[in-house]
Amino acid sequence: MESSLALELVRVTEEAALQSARWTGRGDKNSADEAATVAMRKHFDSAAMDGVVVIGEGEMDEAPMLYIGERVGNGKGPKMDVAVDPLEGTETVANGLNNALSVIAAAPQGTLLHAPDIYMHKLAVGPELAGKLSLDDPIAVTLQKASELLSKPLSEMTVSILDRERHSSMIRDLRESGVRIKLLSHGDVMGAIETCTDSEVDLYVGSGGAPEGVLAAAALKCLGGEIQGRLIPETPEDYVRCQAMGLKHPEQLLSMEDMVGREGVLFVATGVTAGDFLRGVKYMGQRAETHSVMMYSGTRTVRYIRSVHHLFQSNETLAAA
Ligand code: VTB
Ligand code: MG
Ligand code: MG
Repeated sequence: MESSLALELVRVTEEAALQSARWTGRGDKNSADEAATVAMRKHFDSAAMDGVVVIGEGEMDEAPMLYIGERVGNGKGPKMDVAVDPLEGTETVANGLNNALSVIAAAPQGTLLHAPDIYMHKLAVGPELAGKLSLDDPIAVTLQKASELLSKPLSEMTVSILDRERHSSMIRDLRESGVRIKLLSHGDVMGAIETCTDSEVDLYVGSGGAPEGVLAAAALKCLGGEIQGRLIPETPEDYVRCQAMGLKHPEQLLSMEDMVGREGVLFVATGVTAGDFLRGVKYMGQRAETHSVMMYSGTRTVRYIRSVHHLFQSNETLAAA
């Protein structure tokens, strides 16, 4: 059941990627995002589930589709919480840079954290460090512990972090420690995932979007890694939003279980622009190729799917054929 639903969800991220990749490098992030969102929404209803969006494009009054609370799926399958980012890396696509993705995570209803669209401190690690570090520790302590656990000197470690002004003191601390740093222009879902791939990245640190934190938690649960988070409410309204979403203590340390629950979670993503983990959309005349990943935490199976799509017929025509 999980793999057939995951495959149906891959269809959805593939369509979002196929539409948004047309905007690569055109300097228009809103059109890229809209193309992804419209395509994702259009194809969701073929998925056999009774889903409700818990992380989406915004509140009902601010987003026309894939808003929080919107029902998705054909209503005929399991009741699921659904987290989406039709285009993770709008700016990335607009500027023709690497690592933009279309992403969906799904888990039994009531299990995904309804993270508001604010920042979250994050610490993500791969399987070797999972369960062994704490976001509560100062970064120097975390690095020292990681170095011992991985049995390699700090100078052989790589830490990734979003390249932002707000991280200047943390980046200084990282540089002083002697680790190598991978500065990300965007895309911290991929940044967190990279701690679990054969990339050189050992840790992902710093703050990024809270919704992206939950999406990353879904992926890392499937990959055997770990992410911890702490929301950063900045205004009184942020506190109210956190509480309205069920978080009594908005600044509590959030474990992976707090973010994605204890049950099986599905994560699917399709590459929009080229990346180290997933290739981007490649248009070839009447055809286009996409690269996706589908994972299920219950079995920890990770499947890579290379699809060739025919662009000359609509799906309706194909279904009738
Ligand atoms: C991250 C990253 C996103 O936003 O969450 C980041 O995953 C955080 O926001 O790709 P700032 O850009 O304000 O730092 C993105 O870069 C864009 O959604
Ligand atoms: Mg988005
Ligand atoms: Mg995003």
